[in-house]
Amino acid sequence: MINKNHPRYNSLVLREKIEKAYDDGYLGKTAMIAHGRGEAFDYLLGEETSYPAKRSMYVAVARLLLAKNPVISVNGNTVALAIDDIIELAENINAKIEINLFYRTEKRVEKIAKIFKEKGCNDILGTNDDEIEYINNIKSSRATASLKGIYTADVVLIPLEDGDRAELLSKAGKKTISIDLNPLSRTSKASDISIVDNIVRAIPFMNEIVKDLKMQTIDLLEKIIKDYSNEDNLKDSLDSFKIKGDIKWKL
Ligand code: PTJ
Repeated sequence: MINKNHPRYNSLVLREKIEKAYDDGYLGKTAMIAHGRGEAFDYLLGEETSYPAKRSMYVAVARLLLAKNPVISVNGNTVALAIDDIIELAENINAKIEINLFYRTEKRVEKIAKIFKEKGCNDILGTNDDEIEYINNIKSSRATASLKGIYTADVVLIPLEDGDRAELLSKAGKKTISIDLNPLSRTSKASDISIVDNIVRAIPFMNEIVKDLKMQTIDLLEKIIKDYSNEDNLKDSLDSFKIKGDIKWKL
Protein backbone atom coordinates (compact mmCIF):
# COMPACT_ATOMS: atom_id res chain seq x y z
CA MET A 1 0.00 0.00 0.00
CA ILE A 2 1.55 3.31 -1.07
CA ASN A 3 1.40 6.14 1.44
CA LYS A 4 -0.74 8.98 0.01
CA ASN A 5 1.64 11.53 1.49
CA HIS A 6 4.57 10.22 -0.51
CA PRO A 7 5.89 13.05 -2.75
CA ARG A 8 5.88 10.71 -5.75
CA TYR A 9 2.52 9.10 -4.93
CA ASN A 10 0.89 9.37 -8.40
CA SER A 11 3.94 8.04 -10.16
CA LEU A 12 4.18 5.11 -7.73
CA VAL A 13 0.53 4.24 -8.27
CA LEU A 14 1.22 3.95 -12.02
CA ARG A 15 4.25 1.76 -11.35
CA GLU A 16 2.10 -0.46 -9.20
CA LYS A 17 -0.43 -0.82 -12.03
CA ILE A 18 2.35 -1.77 -14.44
CA GLU A 19 3.75 -4.25 -11.92
CA LYS A 20 0.31 -5.85 -11.43
CA ALA A 21 -0.17 -6.16 -15.19
CA TYR A 22 3.19 -7.90 -15.37
CA ASP A 23 2.14 -10.31 -12.61
CA ASP A 24 -1.16 -10.90 -14.42
CA GLY A 25 0.86 -11.90 -17.50
CA TYR A 26 -0.44 -9.53 -20.15
CA LEU A 27 2.36 -6.97 -20.33
CA GLY A 28 4.78 -6.89 -23.29
CA LYS A 29 8.37 -8.03 -23.00
CA THR A 30 9.84 -4.54 -22.82
CA ALA A 31 6.82 -2.77 -21.35
CA MET A 32 8.62 -1.69 -18.21
CA ILE A 33 11.39 -0.07 -20.24
CA ALA A 34 8.76 1.77 -22.28
CA HIS A 35 7.05 2.89 -19.08
CA GLY A 36 10.33 4.12 -17.62
CA ARG A 37 11.06 6.14 -20.73
CA GLY A 38 7.63 7.70 -20.51
CA GLU A 39 8.15 8.48 -16.83
CA ALA A 40 11.39 10.33 -17.60
CA PHE A 41 9.76 12.49 -20.26
CA ASP A 42 6.82 13.19 -17.98
CA TYR A 43 9.19 14.29 -15.22
CA LEU A 44 10.70 16.87 -17.56
CA LEU A 45 7.24 18.02 -18.54
CA GLY A 46 6.49 18.76 -14.88
CA GLU A 47 3.88 15.93 -15.00
CA GLU A 48 1.39 18.44 -16.39
CA THR A 49 -0.57 18.55 -19.60
CA SER A 50 0.96 21.26 -21.77
CA TYR A 51 -0.97 23.76 -23.86
CA PRO A 52 0.15 22.14 -27.17
CA ALA A 53 -1.03 18.76 -25.86
CA LYS A 54 -4.44 20.23 -25.08
CA ARG A 55 -4.60 21.81 -28.54
CA SER A 56 -3.79 18.51 -30.25
CA MET A 57 -6.42 16.74 -28.14
CA TYR A 58 -9.14 19.13 -29.38
CA VAL A 59 -8.11 18.37 -32.96
CA ALA A 60 -7.95 14.64 -32.22
CA VAL A 61 -11.46 14.60 -30.79
CA ALA A 62 -12.78 16.58 -33.78
CA ARG A 63 -11.13 14.08 -36.11
CA LEU A 64 -12.54 11.11 -34.18
CA LEU A 65 -16.06 12.57 -34.15
CA LEU A 66 -15.96 13.04 -37.92
CA ALA A 67 -14.53 9.58 -38.61
CA LYS A 68 -16.54 6.86 -40.39
CA ASN A 69 -14.80 3.93 -38.73
CA PRO A 70 -12.71 5.16 -35.79
CA VAL A 71 -10.68 2.58 -33.89
CA ILE A 72 -8.83 2.81 -30.59
CA SER A 73 -5.82 0.52 -30.59
CA VAL A 74 -4.88 -0.96 -27.21
CA ASN A 75 -1.75 -2.73 -26.02
CA GLY A 76 -0.55 -4.07 -22.68
CA ASN A 77 0.57 -0.74 -21.21
CA THR A 78 -2.61 1.04 -22.29
CA VAL A 79 -4.80 -1.58 -20.67
CA ALA A 80 -2.75 -1.49 -17.47
CA LEU A 81 -2.89 2.30 -17.16
CA ALA A 82 -6.11 3.52 -18.73
CA ILE A 83 -8.63 0.76 -19.49
CA ASP A 84 -11.69 2.42 -17.88
CA ASP A 85 -11.10 5.79 -19.54
CA ILE A 86 -10.52 4.06 -22.89
CA ILE A 87 -13.84 2.22 -22.62
CA GLU A 88 -15.56 5.52 -21.79
CA LEU A 89 -13.95 7.25 -24.76
CA ALA A 90 -14.93 4.45 -27.14
CA GLU A 91 -18.54 4.75 -25.98
CA ASN A 92 -18.50 8.57 -26.21
CA ILE A 93 -17.20 8.69 -29.78
CA ASN A 94 -18.70 5.42 -31.00
CA ALA A 95 -15.31 3.85 -31.73
CA LYS A 96 -14.24 0.22 -31.82
CA ILE A 97 -11.51 -1.05 -29.54
CA GLU A 98 -8.88 -3.33 -31.05
CA ILE A 99 -6.20 -5.31 -29.27
CA ASN A 100 -3.06 -4.58 -31.24
CA LEU A 101 0.06 -5.98 -29.65
CA PHE A 102 3.59 -5.39 -30.76
CA TYR A 103 4.75 -8.52 -28.93
CA ARG A 104 1.64 -10.51 -29.84
CA THR A 105 1.08 -13.89 -28.23
CA GLU A 106 -2.21 -15.78 -28.06
CA LYS A 107 -1.96 -15.91 -24.29
CA ARG A 108 -1.60 -12.13 -23.89
CA VAL A 109 -4.46 -11.47 -26.31
CA GLU A 110 -6.67 -13.93 -24.43
CA LYS A 111 -5.91 -12.29 -21.09
CA ILE A 112 -6.57 -8.77 -22.37
CA ALA A 113 -9.82 -9.84 -24.07
CA LYS A 114 -10.93 -11.42 -20.78
CA ILE A 115 -10.25 -8.19 -18.86
CA PHE A 116 -12.42 -6.25 -21.31
CA LYS A 117 -15.13 -8.91 -21.08
CA GLU A 118 -15.16 -8.64 -17.31
CA LYS A 119 -15.84 -4.93 -17.79
CA GLY A 120 -18.81 -5.64 -20.05
CA CYS A 121 -17.05 -5.15 -23.41
CA ASN A 122 -17.90 -8.18 -25.51
CA ASP A 123 -17.15 -6.87 -28.99
CA ILE A 124 -13.44 -6.23 -28.71
CA LEU A 125 -11.56 -6.67 -32.00
CA GLY A 126 -8.14 -8.19 -32.60
CA THR A 127 -8.90 -11.25 -30.48
CA ASN A 128 -7.56 -14.71 -31.35
CA ASP A 129 -10.72 -15.68 -33.26
CA ASP A 130 -11.12 -12.36 -35.09
CA GLU A 131 -10.52 -12.13 -38.83
CA ILE A 132 -6.99 -10.77 -39.16
CA GLU A 133 -5.59 -9.22 -42.35
CA TYR A 134 -2.15 -7.92 -43.30
CA ILE A 135 -1.90 -4.16 -43.90
CA ASN A 136 -0.57 -3.37 -47.40
CA ASN A 137 -0.19 -7.15 -47.81
CA ILE A 138 2.98 -7.13 -45.68
CA LYS A 139 3.13 -10.67 -44.30
CA SER A 140 4.63 -9.75 -40.96
CA SER A 141 3.26 -9.80 -37.41
CA ARG A 142 3.99 -6.04 -37.43
CA ALA A 143 1.29 -5.57 -40.08
CA THR A 144 -1.64 -7.50 -38.65
CA ALA A 145 -5.00 -5.79 -38.17
CA SER A 146 -8.62 -6.76 -37.65
CA LEU A 147 -10.64 -6.70 -40.87
CA LYS A 148 -13.52 -4.86 -39.19
CA GLY A 149 -11.18 -2.63 -37.21
CA ILE A 150 -7.83 -1.08 -38.01
CA TYR A 151 -7.65 -2.71 -41.45
CA THR A 152 -10.67 -0.76 -42.70
CA ALA A 153 -10.45 2.17 -40.25
CA ASP A 154 -10.12 5.73 -41.49
CA VAL A 155 -8.93 7.12 -38.14
CA VAL A 156 -6.89 5.21 -35.56
CA LEU A 157 -5.96 6.35 -32.06
CA ILE A 158 -2.59 4.78 -31.22
CA PRO A 159 -1.48 5.28 -27.62
CA LEU A 160 2.08 4.20 -26.80
CA GLU A 161 2.57 2.75 -30.26
CA ASP A 162 5.77 1.25 -31.59
CA GLY A 163 7.40 3.31 -34.39
CA ASP A 164 7.26 0.53 -37.01
CA ARG A 165 3.53 0.09 -36.64
CA ALA A 166 2.84 3.83 -36.53
CA GLU A 167 4.75 4.34 -39.80
CA LEU A 168 2.97 1.40 -41.39
CA LEU A 169 -0.48 2.75 -40.50
CA SER A 170 0.45 6.14 -41.90
CA LYS A 171 1.71 4.59 -45.15
CA ALA A 172 -1.56 2.67 -45.39
CA GLY A 173 -3.39 6.03 -45.55
CA LYS A 174 -4.93 5.97 -42.07
CA LYS A 175 -5.25 9.20 -40.13
CA THR A 176 -3.29 8.44 -37.00
CA ILE A 177 -3.54 10.09 -33.59
CA SER A 178 -0.72 9.17 -31.23
CA ILE A 179 -0.40 9.60 -27.49
CA ASP A 180 3.31 9.48 -26.73
CA LEU A 181 5.29 11.42 -24.15
CA ASN A 182 8.30 11.45 -26.46
CA PRO A 183 7.87 14.21 -29.07
CA LEU A 184 10.90 12.89 -30.95
CA SER A 185 9.72 9.29 -31.30
CA ARG A 186 9.09 7.90 -34.76
CA THR A 187 5.47 7.46 -33.69
CA SER A 188 5.06 11.15 -32.82
CA LYS A 189 6.74 12.18 -36.07
CA ALA A 190 4.73 9.80 -38.25
CA SER A 191 1.33 10.67 -36.80
CA ASP A 192 -1.16 13.16 -38.20
CA ILE A 193 -2.03 14.38 -34.73
CA SER A 194 0.59 13.84 -32.02
CA ILE A 195 -0.52 14.21 -28.42
CA VAL A 196 2.58 14.57 -26.25
CA ASP A 197 1.12 13.76 -22.87
CA ASN A 198 0.74 10.96 -20.36
CA ILE A 199 -2.06 8.61 -21.35
CA VAL A 200 -3.44 8.76 -17.79
CA ARG A 201 -4.11 12.49 -18.20
CA ALA A 202 -4.84 12.54 -21.93
CA ILE A 203 -7.75 10.11 -22.19
CA PRO A 204 -9.80 11.68 -19.32
CA PHE A 205 -9.15 15.12 -20.86
CA MET A 206 -10.35 13.86 -24.25
CA ASN A 207 -13.50 12.55 -22.61
CA GLU A 208 -14.16 16.07 -21.32
CA ILE A 209 -13.53 17.57 -24.77
CA VAL A 210 -16.02 15.16 -26.36
CA LYS A 211 -18.80 16.64 -24.22
CA ASP A 212 -18.05 20.06 -25.70
CA LEU A 213 -17.31 19.17 -29.34
CA LYS A 214 -20.29 16.83 -29.65
CA MET A 215 -22.51 19.91 -29.38
CA GLN A 216 -20.69 21.73 -32.21
CA THR A 217 -21.41 21.79 -35.94
CA ILE A 218 -19.57 19.66 -38.50
CA ASP A 219 -18.30 22.91 -40.07
CA LEU A 220 -16.65 23.91 -36.83
CA LEU A 221 -15.06 20.49 -36.34
CA GLU A 222 -13.70 20.64 -39.88
CA LYS A 223 -12.31 24.12 -39.23
CA ILE A 224 -10.54 22.96 -36.05
CA ILE A 225 -8.80 20.28 -38.12
CA LYS A 226 -8.02 22.59 -41.05
CA ASP A 227 -6.45 25.29 -38.85
CA TYR A 228 -4.07 22.85 -37.19
CA SER A 229 -0.45 22.11 -38.12
CA ASN A 230 0.93 19.01 -36.45
CA GLU A 231 4.48 20.00 -37.30
CA ASP A 232 4.11 23.37 -35.53
CA ASN A 233 2.34 21.74 -32.60
CA LEU A 234 5.07 19.13 -32.26
CA LYS A 235 7.67 21.92 -32.15
CA ASP A 236 5.63 23.66 -29.44
CA SER A 237 5.35 20.35 -27.58
CA LEU A 238 9.13 20.02 -27.64
CA ASP A 239 9.46 23.60 -26.34
CA SER A 240 7.25 22.78 -23.37
CA PHE A 241 9.95 20.47 -22.02
CA LYS A 242 11.89 22.38 -19.46
CA ILE A 243 13.11 21.35 -16.08
CA LYS A 244 10.58 22.88 -13.77
CA GLY A 245 11.93 21.42 -10.55
CA ASP A 246 13.48 23.42 -7.76
CA ILE A 247 16.90 22.18 -6.71
CA LYS A 248 16.98 24.32 -3.56
CA TRP A 249 15.76 21.57 -1.32
CA LYS A 250 17.44 20.28 1.80
CA LEU A 251 16.32 17.89 4.50
O1 PTJ B 1 1.80 -4.53 -25.39
P1 PTJ B 1 2.67 -4.47 -26.61
O2 PTJ B 1 3.26 -5.82 -26.96
O3 PTJ B 1 1.99 -3.90 -27.82
O4 PTJ B 1 3.91 -3.52 -26.27
C1 PTJ B 1 3.69 -2.19 -25.85
C2 PTJ B 1 5.01 -1.37 -25.82
C3 PTJ B 1 4.70 -0.01 -25.24
C4 PTJ B 1 6.01 -2.11 -24.94
C5 PTJ B 1 5.54 -1.29 -27.28
O5 PTJ B 1 4.59 -0.68 -28.11
C6 PTJ B 1 6.85 -0.55 -27.35
O6 PTJ B 1 7.93 -1.13 -27.29
O7 PTJ B 1 6.73 0.78 -27.48
P2 PTJ B 1 7.98 1.82 -27.54
O8 PTJ B 1 8.62 1.71 -28.88
O9 PTJ B 1 8.83 1.66 -26.33
O10 PTJ B 1 7.24 3.18 -27.47
C7 PTJ B 1 6.41 3.52 -26.39
C8 PTJ B 1 6.37 5.04 -26.28
O11 PTJ B 1 5.39 5.35 -25.30
C9 PTJ B 1 7.69 5.67 -25.81
O12 PTJ B 1 8.02 6.76 -26.66
C10 PTJ B 1 7.40 6.19 -24.38
O13 PTJ B 1 8.05 7.40 -24.13
C11 PTJ B 1 5.89 6.38 -24.45
N1 PTJ B 1 5.22 6.22 -23.16
C12 PTJ B 1 5.51 5.37 -22.14
N2 PTJ B 1 4.64 5.48 -21.14
C13 PTJ B 1 3.75 6.44 -21.52
C14 PTJ B 1 4.11 6.89 -22.81
N3 PTJ B 1 3.41 7.82 -23.47
C15 PTJ B 1 2.29 8.32 -22.84
N4 PTJ B 1 1.89 7.91 -21.60
C16 PTJ B 1 2.59 6.98 -20.91
N5 PTJ B 1 2.19 6.61 -19.70
